[in-house]
Amino acid sequence: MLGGPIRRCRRVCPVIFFFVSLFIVVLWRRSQIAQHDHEENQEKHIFSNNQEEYVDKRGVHVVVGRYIGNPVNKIPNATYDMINTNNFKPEPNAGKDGLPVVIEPKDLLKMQQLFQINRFNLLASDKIPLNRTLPDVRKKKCRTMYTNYQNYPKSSVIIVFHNEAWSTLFRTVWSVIIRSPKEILEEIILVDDASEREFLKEPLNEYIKTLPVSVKIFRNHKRIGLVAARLLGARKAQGSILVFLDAHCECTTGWLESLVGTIVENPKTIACPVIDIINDDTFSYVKSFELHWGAFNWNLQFRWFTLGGTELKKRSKDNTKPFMTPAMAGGLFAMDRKYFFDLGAYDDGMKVWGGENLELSFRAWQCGGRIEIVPCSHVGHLFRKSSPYTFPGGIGETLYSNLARVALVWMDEWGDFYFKFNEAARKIKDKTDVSNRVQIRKKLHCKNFEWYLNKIWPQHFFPMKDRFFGRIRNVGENQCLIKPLGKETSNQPMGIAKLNECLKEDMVVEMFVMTQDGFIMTDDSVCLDAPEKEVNGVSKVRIMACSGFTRQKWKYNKKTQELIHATNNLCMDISPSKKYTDGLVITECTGTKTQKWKLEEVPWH
Ligand code: UD2
Ligand code: MN
Repeated sequence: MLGGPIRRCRRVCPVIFFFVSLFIVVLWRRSQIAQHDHEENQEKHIFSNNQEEYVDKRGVHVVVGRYIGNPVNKIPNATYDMINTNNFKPEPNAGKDGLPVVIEPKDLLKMQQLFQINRFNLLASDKIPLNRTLPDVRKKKCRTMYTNYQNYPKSSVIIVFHNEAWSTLFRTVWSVIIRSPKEILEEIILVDDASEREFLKEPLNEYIKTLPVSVKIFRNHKRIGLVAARLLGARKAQGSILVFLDAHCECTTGWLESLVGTIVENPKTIACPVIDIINDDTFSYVKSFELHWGAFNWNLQFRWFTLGGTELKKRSKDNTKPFMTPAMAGGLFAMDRKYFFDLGAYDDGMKVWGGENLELSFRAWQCGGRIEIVPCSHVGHLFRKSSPYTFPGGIGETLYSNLARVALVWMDEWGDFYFKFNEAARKIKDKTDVSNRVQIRKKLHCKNFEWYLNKIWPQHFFPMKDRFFGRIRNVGENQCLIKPLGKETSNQPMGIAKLNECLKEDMVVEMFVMTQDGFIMTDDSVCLDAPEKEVNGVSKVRIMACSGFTRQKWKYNKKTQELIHATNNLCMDISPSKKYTDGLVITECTGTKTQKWKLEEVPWH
């Protein structure tokens, strides 16, 4: 009876199959091309706005770690309706297991329009179910750890938000609900920092009543910024552990037990998860490197660095063990509630965004606590390339006033160093009253910043009393060493070490540190580096991520003024082309003038 259809299918089906496949491939290609165009647009948009420095309306010189981008020209602005409507329309399999969401070519313009609202792919987010599945990205061994969590204290998870999208906010909430053992989840506290969206008002109040755990909402009708919002949440919390999350996170299996378990071991620990990446274009969940730890650069911008050398060896014995970090990213951490308040909670003089992560990091370390990253805890965070919201008072004014507070209270002479090279912060400095925070530092008998740098971040690249700090001038050319302005990605070579006209003013690009161990380093942990083995011909000197390896060690001979590579005993010189713009090399020491260097001290405090 089936003979007929089967015979027909033998002839027809391969043809149909061929055309269907072709159609799928064409569709896929088109969406790829569109995606690529979209990325290019994004790229342009980033590029045109990626001003690290500018002078604001008041004439304040501003250096920003972030920027507020303008919409790309070609794309029409999102309409009021688009901004104010919750378009959450889940498709059962979208984003399943943390996989990327593919947008159909016909929706690409709409996608770009919606992208501007939150600076992430809202259309994609709105397709993904709130309880999507995610891979268990932990090390296998983690599954057998923290299993006696029933005895742990309970947590209040605090999520503050300002104009967050419905789907990202409640995917955060649901990921907490479905991936936290209910025995240790006291409640979820939402704090609305003066959001304007209609759907975040009454509809939210109604929705949270339907959730299977206690979810509370507290609202500020005037914008108070994330610090004050978190403080409000912390004061309302009933659980004995506070857990803070941004409003666009997704927690994975085991995230909470391991954080709380770490605090149970030592209640003075601030426990941070490994922060994985939720892609802002596709919403795919990307496991990030477990060996990252946090610190900051001379501008007090938070930076990730990689565990290396001896630290790594120590750790390789047990890579599930929490490890210390000098600073935390800020958004995702757990802490004993009582300790949070004993330690001085947050600096409520900080506005809107920025700086609070370093403030808490310094305070914790200097006042007897610690910060650890817990490899068994993985939480995804949606990283954006720009900030979607307004900064009342101006982005520069806000950020720099927060950082000025950090520098004034915690950094001692290194505060002077920060102000020396940051005009914007310097201008605000005298208007900044931090007396109540200085009081806390006294009351808690906190250690000084020198101790912090030496003991907590020994690899740091800040100036110290026992180090050289200043310009490195080539005697023959009368030119100075500069830090190349190349694009730096972690571990990527920064480029060839070069000379430049010595600037009259003290500028960061010409400032170097030379440690007693012989490392010549500058901001963002980059070091002068030359090949270990002698190469026939020329060995170029590069500026690369500091590694602590001997190929980055140098000796300075005060008498001969030579800079000698520690392993090769060769002298630093300009290139054999004799054009100083061709970069530097190490070569046979001959005593010529271009092999002479002046280390010119620059006062920094
Ligand atoms: C990072 C942190 C963030 C915070 C910030 C420095 C991570 C992953 N994120 O930037 O938590 O420490 O550095 O301040 O570590 N918000 C308000 N009111 C405001 C502004 C922001 O409630 O006026 C909320 C916002 O909705 C979000 C949270 O604060 O839930 C953090 O803001 P963000 O996501 O823009 O910060 P992010 O991740 O760029
Ligand atoms: Mn965030």
